[in-house]
Amino acid sequence: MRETGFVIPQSMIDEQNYVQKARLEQEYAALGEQLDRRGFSIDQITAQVQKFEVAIPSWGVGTGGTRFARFPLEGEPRNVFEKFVDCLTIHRLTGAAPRVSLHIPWDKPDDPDELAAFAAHLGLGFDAMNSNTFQDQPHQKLSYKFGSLTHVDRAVRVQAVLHNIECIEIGKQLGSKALTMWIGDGGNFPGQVDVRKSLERYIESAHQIYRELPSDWKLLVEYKPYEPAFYSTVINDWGTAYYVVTQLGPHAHCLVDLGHHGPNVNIEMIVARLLQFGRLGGFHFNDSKYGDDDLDSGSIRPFQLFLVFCELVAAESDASLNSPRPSYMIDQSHNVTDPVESLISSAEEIQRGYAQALLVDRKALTEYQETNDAIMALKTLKQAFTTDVSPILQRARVNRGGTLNPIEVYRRSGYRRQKGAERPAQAGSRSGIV
Ligand code: PSV
Ligand code: MN
Repeated sequence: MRETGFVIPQSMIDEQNYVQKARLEQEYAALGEQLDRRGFSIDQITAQVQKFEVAIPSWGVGTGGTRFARFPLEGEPRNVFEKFVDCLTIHRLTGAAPRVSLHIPWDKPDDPDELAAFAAHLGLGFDAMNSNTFQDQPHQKLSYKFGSLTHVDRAVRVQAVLHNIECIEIGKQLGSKALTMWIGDGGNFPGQVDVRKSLERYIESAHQIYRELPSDWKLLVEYKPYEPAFYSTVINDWGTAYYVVTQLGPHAHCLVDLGHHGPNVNIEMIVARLLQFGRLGGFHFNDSKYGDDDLDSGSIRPFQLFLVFCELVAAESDASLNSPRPSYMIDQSHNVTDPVESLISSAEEIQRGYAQALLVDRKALTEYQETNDAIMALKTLKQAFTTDVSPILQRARVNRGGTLNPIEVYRRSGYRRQKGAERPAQAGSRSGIV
């Protein structure tokens, strides 16, 4: 079994929890009283938050970059095993991230059984597999410069289909249950691509992949309006993704990446629509100001995150809906922060949005909606959104073996410095999105 190197000792976690125990108890009790008056049991909300889990992207623990530059950090993971150790750190401190979403071939294991055993040893599992036909890899026969699953040349499409099938095969060995397909195919100039034919080719290719999908798997189709193609993208929006999944079959679902929308698009409505149609399969959480900025979840538009969760929570208790439980994953690029800290903080902000959404007085909201009382409907949402749910998040974390204040413990442990010593930079190593 591979060595993990330094891991944050349990004693540090316990010590912090012990020192801050009395403060948490006071704050938890005060919030509990407030929520009680509003008709909520704080323990019930905590129990729900405790069950909430979000997957860490294997590519997120390395420092990201832009097309201009990347500024590497000391102690970055140099291979998939080291990435799992960083993911373990995030999970140990938050108690909320027990699965990793792998990108192939960035994190293709030479021996999937060895990686599966290592992950099991760490107590981690595998979330969705992500295929990559948006880049050429060394020794790849045919280029994806002009597309992959939708390429005009059938041979390129076959190569891209086979890559996706390989991702399923690796995923089966690891214990994953989903494949996420995101392609960069599209055109940079008007006229470059036949918009209708390229979608037809996508559906034909996706059918071939779908046929190989195990019956207990989901195929997640991720859409994005632009980049790398700057004029037209084949799977550009939720409508197109929805059409595709209905063509494929019941195990195909749409994946919403929060950054993959034009400015000011009402994403919570897209979420509601996909839930209503039973086709919301997964999420990539992140935040953005301008486009696909891949910033930390909840850092720019926490209210939007809350509104998205309001739709998810409303759907959870609607028996008439036939939607699968979405797979929650983070998809971020950490360019100026320590990725482990960004991911810890994002997991917390995502849980915060969920906890706030659980505090919406649904009965009151319905009444205000049915009497056209716009101001009171908004105030009902705002009351939940402005509730400081930190004591709930802290209690949920401690109950799951994590810490009250994960970033504080992380910094105090000297983890990054330790990894700097253990993982001297390798020439040409390039983790993270560039
Ligand atoms: C594309 O922008 C994306 O959101 C897809 O999910 C990719 O798999 C990921 O980012 C990494 O490039
Ligand atoms: Mn994504």
